Amino acid sequence: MKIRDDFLWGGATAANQYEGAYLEDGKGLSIADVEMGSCCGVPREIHDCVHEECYYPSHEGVDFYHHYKEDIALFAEMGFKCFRMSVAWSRIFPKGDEESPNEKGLEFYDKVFDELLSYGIEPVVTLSHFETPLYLVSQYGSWRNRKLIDFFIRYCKVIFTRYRDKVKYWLTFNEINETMNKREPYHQAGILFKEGENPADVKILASHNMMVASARAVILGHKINPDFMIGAMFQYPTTYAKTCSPQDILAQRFHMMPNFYYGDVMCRGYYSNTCTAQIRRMGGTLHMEEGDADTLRQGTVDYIAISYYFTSLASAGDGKALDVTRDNPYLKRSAWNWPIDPVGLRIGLNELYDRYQIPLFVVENGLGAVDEVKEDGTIEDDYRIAYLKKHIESLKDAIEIDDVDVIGYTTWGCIDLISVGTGEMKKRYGFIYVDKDDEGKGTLKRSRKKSFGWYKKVIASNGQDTSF
Ligand code: BGP
Repeated sequence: MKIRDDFLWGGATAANQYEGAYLEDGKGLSIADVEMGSCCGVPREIHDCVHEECYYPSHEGVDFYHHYKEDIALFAEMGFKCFRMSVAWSRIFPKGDEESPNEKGLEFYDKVFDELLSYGIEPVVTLSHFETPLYLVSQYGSWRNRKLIDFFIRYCKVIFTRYRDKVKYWLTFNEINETMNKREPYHQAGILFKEGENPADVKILASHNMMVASARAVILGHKINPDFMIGAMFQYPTTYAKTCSPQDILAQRFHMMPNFYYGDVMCRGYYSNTCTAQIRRMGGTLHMEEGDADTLRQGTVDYIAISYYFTSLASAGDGKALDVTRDNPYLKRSAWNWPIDPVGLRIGLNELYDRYQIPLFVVENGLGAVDEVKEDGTIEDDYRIAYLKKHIESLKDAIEIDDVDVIGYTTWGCIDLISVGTGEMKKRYGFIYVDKDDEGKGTLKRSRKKSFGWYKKVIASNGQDTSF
C-alpha cells in the first residue's frame, strides 16, 4: 500500500501542557492545575487546591493562549497538514456541572480553529486530555461517579455543535488504557484511591463509565455531523516476552490484556473474553447498567489513535506477579531512560490493525531530550532527527510493506511544552524551542531548531525524503 496522498502529517499538544492562562476568561481549575512541577524521576505532588507558594507548570504552560497566531504560523511554515490539540474542558465548563458553557472559552477555540483553517491545517481535537475539571473530582469523586457521563456528554454536545463544520477528527479520552496500567490513575481518570477502596473495582468502574461516555459521544457526534471521525486513543506499549519460555510468552499476553480491554470494548463494542478474563485476574467486578451494552455496541470508534514511545519486556517472574521491565539489552535509551525502538512501532501497528481492522493514527511519538542553545542561538538537535527518521521509516514499512492503514502521524510536543510525567520544561520534544526553564523563568520566545527544517522536508515529500 502507498502512503496516502492526504496523509495527516503534523504535531501534537495538550491544553494543560501548552495553553497556560489557567484562570483567564473564566476557566476553572482542572486536575492538572494542582500538580506541582518536579524533577527527573520524582513523581509530581498532587494537591487538592492551589497553594500560593507552590509552582504549578500548567498555569502558564508555554502560553499558547496568547501566542496561538505565532505558533500556528510556524506550524504552517513546516507544512503541517494537521494539528492535534485538546480543548480544556474546564475552559468550557469551569466546574463541569454547569447547565450552560462559558462563552469566552468557546471564543478562544473559535479563534484557534479559524487560524488553523486559514492555513489549511486540519484540527485533530482531544476532548479530554488529562483535564477533568477539579470540581468534578472533589464534589463527585471523578469517573467513579456515573454522573460524569452526563456532564461529559453535555460538554461534547456544545463542542460538537459549535465546531461541526470546523473540526472533523476527534478523540475522546487521551490514553484511556492508562486507567488500568497506572497504580493510581490520576491523569487519566482523576482518581486517587480512598482508604478501604478496592482499586480493581474502582478502575473497572471508572473505565466503564469513561467507555460508556466515549460511546455516547461517538453516537452523538455522528448525529451532529455524520462525517465526523471519532477515535479512541491508547498508549500502545508493544511488549516482548523476555525469553522464549512459554511462561514468558503467556506473561507477554497477560501484560497486553489491560490494553486490549479498552480496544475490545471501544472498537468491537463489547466486553470480550479478554476483558472478562482481565476482570477476574484483577479480582474485581463489573456492573453494567441497563442500556450500557447497546450503547457500547452502537458507539464503536471510527479509528484508533496511539501514542508510542517505547517497548517493554514481560516475564513470568516468580509465578506470582508479572515481571515487566524496559531493560532490553538490544535497545539504546533516551536521557529519561525510555528504550528507543522504532521497530516496535511497526510491530504495534500490525498488532492493532490485525485485531481491529480500522484505520490507525499515530498521534504521539517523539524524543524527550535536553537541548543546548548555542551562542549564536542555533539548536542542533540531530539526536531528535535521528529518532524521528527511524520511527517514520518504520511507520512507512508498516504501511508500504505490511499494508496497515495508517491515516496520519503527529509528533508529540511539536513545540516545547511541559512534560506530563515530571512537569519539567527541560524534557523537550519540539521542532520549536521555547525559552522557559524548570522554574518557570524565561521570555517564552520561540525559535526554530535544526529539526524544524528537516520535518518540513519530510512533510513536503509526503514522507519520502527523511535524509538529514
Ligand atoms: C503521553 C501523554 C502526553 C505527553 C507524553 C510524553 O503519555 O499523552 O501528554 O506528555 O506522554 O510524556 P512526558 O511528558 O512525561 O515526557
